[in-house]
Amino acid sequence: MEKLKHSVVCITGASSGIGASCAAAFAAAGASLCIFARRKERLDALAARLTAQFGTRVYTAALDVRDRAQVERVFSSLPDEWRQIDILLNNAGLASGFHKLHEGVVEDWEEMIDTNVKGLLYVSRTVIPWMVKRGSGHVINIGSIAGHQVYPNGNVYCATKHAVKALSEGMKMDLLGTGVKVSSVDPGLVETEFSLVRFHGDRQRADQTYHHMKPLTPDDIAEVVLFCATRPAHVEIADIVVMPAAQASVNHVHRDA
Ligand code: NDP
Ligand code: 8X3
Repeated sequence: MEKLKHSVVCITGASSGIGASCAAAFAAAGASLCIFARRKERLDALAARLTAQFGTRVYTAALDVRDRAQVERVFSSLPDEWRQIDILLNNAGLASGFHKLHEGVVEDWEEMIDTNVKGLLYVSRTVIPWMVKRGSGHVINIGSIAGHQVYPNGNVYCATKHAVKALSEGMKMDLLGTGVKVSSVDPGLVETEFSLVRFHGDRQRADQTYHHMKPLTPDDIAEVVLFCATRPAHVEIADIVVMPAAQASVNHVHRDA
C-alpha cells in the first residue's frame, strides 16, 4: 500500500457502484483521486466524504465519456499536478436493455458501444500517452465475465465487454517495454446500480437479478483492483475473473429456495 501514497489515481464512472468503491479503497490507501462521471453532485459528495475521512486530495469533473470533444477538453484542462496519472481505472460502463438481438433497441446498442468501447478508447487515447512519456503507469480496465461468455439477451453488452477484453490484450502488447502496465478485472454479478440502469429504472426487474443469491459487492471488486495496483514492479496481473460463489458462468447461478 505504501506504493499508492503520493500516487494519482484517475477513475471514470466513480459516482456509483464499483467506481465509487474503488475511489474509497484508493483513498484509504493514501492515493490522490481524479474522479469523473456525468453526475458531478455525486462525485462532490464522495470527494467531501473521502477528504473528511482520509484527508484525500480529490479532483472532480463532470464527464460523459461518449463525448470525444468533452473528454479531450476535460483532460486537457487538468492542472499539471493532476496530469501525473499513475493509475487509470477505466470503469465507466453500462448495460442498456435486455432483448433478443432481432428485437433490440438501436439506441440501447449505441449507448453501450459509445460508452463501454468508444468512451474507454477516448479516455485511454488521452491519458496513456502521458504515461508512456513518463515511462510508468498502470491502466486497469473493468471488463466482465460477459467479455468471456455470452448469455441470451446479452448480445450487444457481451460484445462490448468482449471488445474490452480485446482492447486490454492489445494495450498490453502495444505498451510492452514502455513501463506502463495493463490489467483487466472481470467480475460476475455485482450488486450496484447496474441492473437498475439496464432495466431503465424498473426496480422489480433489477432486484430479480440478485434474487435468492449472494452477489459480489463493489467493495469485493475494489479489493481485487487494489491487489492489481500494488504488485511489485516486475509483476503484472493480466486478467482476473471474479465470480460470486453462487455463480458458475453467465448462465449458471445457484439460487436458494
Ligand atoms: P453502476 O451503474 O453502479 O455504475 C456505473 C458508473 O458508470 C456510474 O458511475 C456512471 O456514472 C458511469 N457512467 C455510465 N455511463 C457513463 C458515461 N457516458 N460517461 C461517464 N460515466 C458513465 O454500475 P457498476 O458499478 O456495476 O458498473 C461499473 C463497471 O463494471 C461497468 O463497466 C460495468 O459494465 C462493469 N461490470 C459490472 C458488473 C455488475 O454485475 N454490476 C459485472 C461486470 C462488470 P454517471 O451515470 O454519473 O455518469
Ligand atoms: C455484468 C455481469 O453477467 O450481468 O457485466 O453481464 S452480467
